[in-house]
Amino acid sequence: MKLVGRYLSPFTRRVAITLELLDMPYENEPINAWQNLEDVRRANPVGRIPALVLDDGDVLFDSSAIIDHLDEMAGPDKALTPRSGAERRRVMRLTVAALGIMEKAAAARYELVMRPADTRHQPWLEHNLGQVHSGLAWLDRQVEGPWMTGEALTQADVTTVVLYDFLRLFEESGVSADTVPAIDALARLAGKMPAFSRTHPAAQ
Ligand SMILES: N[C@@H](CCC(=O)N[C@@H](CS)C(=O)NCC(=O)O)C(=O)O
Repeated sequence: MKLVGRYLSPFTRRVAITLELLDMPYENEPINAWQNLEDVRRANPVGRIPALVLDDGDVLFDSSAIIDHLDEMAGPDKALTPRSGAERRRVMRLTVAALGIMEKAAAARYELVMRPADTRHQPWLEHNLGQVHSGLAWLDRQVEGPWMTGEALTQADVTTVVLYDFLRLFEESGVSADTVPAIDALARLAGKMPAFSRTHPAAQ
């Protein structure tokens, strides 16, 4: 399989970590949706990363749809999101919360990096960062320890740690270890695993 997208994109990195945790071989094409738009569009007509090219040539896009397919391939015992019931609802709720915060963080970052400084709309930037902080504070309170839902690592941990690592690199977000101590502990634990360390944006 080929994963299209660089790991600075948290959406791409959550797919990469999932592939690694599920022991699925893949190669990475570390391209950027801004600088390599035509290449990205060949894989995803919307021109966004990630896209996953399967061994039979079929292409999947949108990180959640890709991850759902990988879980299905892995089977119910290995899947990172439980297949049914209360456990599934719990993991899904935490995962989509982290994903929603990721979208708000991306919106805030775009306001800073895509616009000429004199056209930035400060209220919109603050609105998005406010959502990042309120969502993250809630997520921090959900951590049971050592992982989000207790003893087993799930997709909620993958997505939360990827989000946190992204926010730490995005200094203007104002997110630090002090603001979310439980998530910081989670990220430290995850950072010891090759799936997380090998895909860290700083390592690419
Ligand atoms: N919902 C999508 C979001 C993907 C996304 O926003 N990717 C960004 C990179 S972090 C991108 O390709 N942005 C370029 C653009 O939207 O034009 C997913 O989960 O895969």
